[in-house]
Amino acid sequence: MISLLKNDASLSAELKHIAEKVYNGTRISNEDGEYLFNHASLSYLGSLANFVREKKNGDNTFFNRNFHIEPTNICLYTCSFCSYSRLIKKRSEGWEYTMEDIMDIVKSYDGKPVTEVHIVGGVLPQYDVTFYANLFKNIKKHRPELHIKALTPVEYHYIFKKDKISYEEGMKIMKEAGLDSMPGGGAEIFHPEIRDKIAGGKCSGDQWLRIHEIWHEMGNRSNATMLYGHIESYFHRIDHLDKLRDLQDKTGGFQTFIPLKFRNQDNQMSYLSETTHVEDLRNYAISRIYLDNFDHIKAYWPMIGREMAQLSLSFGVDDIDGTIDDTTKIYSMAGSEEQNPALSTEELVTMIRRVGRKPIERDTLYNVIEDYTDVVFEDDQLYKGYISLPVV
Ligand code: V47
Ligand code: SF4
Repeated sequence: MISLLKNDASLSAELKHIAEKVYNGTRISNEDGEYLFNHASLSYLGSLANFVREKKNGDNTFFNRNFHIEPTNICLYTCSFCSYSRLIKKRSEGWEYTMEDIMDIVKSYDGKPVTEVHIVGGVLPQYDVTFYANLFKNIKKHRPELHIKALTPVEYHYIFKKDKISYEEGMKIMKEAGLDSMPGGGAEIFHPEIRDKIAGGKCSGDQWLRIHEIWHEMGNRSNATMLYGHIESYFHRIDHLDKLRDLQDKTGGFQTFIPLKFRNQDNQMSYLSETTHVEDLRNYAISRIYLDNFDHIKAYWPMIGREMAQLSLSFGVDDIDGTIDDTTKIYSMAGSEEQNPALSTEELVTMIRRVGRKPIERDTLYNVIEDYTDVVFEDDQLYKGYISLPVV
């Protein structure tokens, strides 16, 4: 496949040169990245991205056992892509969990083999530094080994500003309270030309990056996302990836990059059509090729759908997130085909296996919990629905 690409007479000199760089392990430039978005075919991108994926992770494909808690869907902000939040003036239409409500959700997982709780939601004044610090402490007291992956710079910037404390002080308080890692949300598109239009008022791109930087400098890990397929251009996507690659060079603290496809149901940008599946796969592949210093690229199956998540494994992706257990509403409310996202370990393993990859259960920090490559399930026929390779 590699020599096929290098010698393909139909490829432009630029595409040949970029392929050469990727095979030699040389970083591609921003111009190369934009060139790929504008000119590269899906099959070309798939070959290169798969080369990088296999170099970094072989056939290993990661998942975890997790659940989400979304403390509220009322929000002070009015991001135009958000289908989930209800304005503060429509408060009665939403939910606002108390500490007790949230702890009841945590306790409902007692005895179940989950390893991570992912907490993220709307921004409201009662959810402040004290509330979240107490929440993290309460979770750790109840279940010390449960990994808390919680909140984004959007919440942190707001709550630290409200308490008049620095990012450094604030993140230290969160860490001491039990925060283990930060999810990748709130990144959207960093460039102010776009950010000001779709997510005005919340933390800027630079502030998002700075909070991750501080968190990394404290010795911790986090994820990064990019919300694509709305009003941004390829230039803005590359600018976003460039900022992430730069920060990763500095800190090495990012674990995985998660492209998030804009879903258009019930939000202020519903007039836009969604990207095609081809565009989604091209975007995964270019992300994999460009972000040479990220170990993992994740396809978040509740957002993209399980069959697309399977396909993405041939376009640079090596992680499909977790069991979820129908605990997140962000994507079902935005029109995802996954209206009640929940998959068992057996289903995740089978999805991965059916496209010829090795299913590995990981914890949040990518320590291997179990390699399912040779684990046999009693009723494999349950999972007929998924895309399948011929039996190998
Ligand atoms: O920041 C909101 C996005 C994000 C829509 O770190 C939308 O492991 C598309 O960041 N269409 C939150 N996207 C979710 C998130 C995440 C998800 C899974 C795993 C991880 C991780 C992080 O969801 C928001 C925003 O960018 N979002 N509305 C929408 N209509
Ligand atoms: Fe609020 Fe987040 Fe929705 Fe923006 S994306 S309106 S910050 S819940």
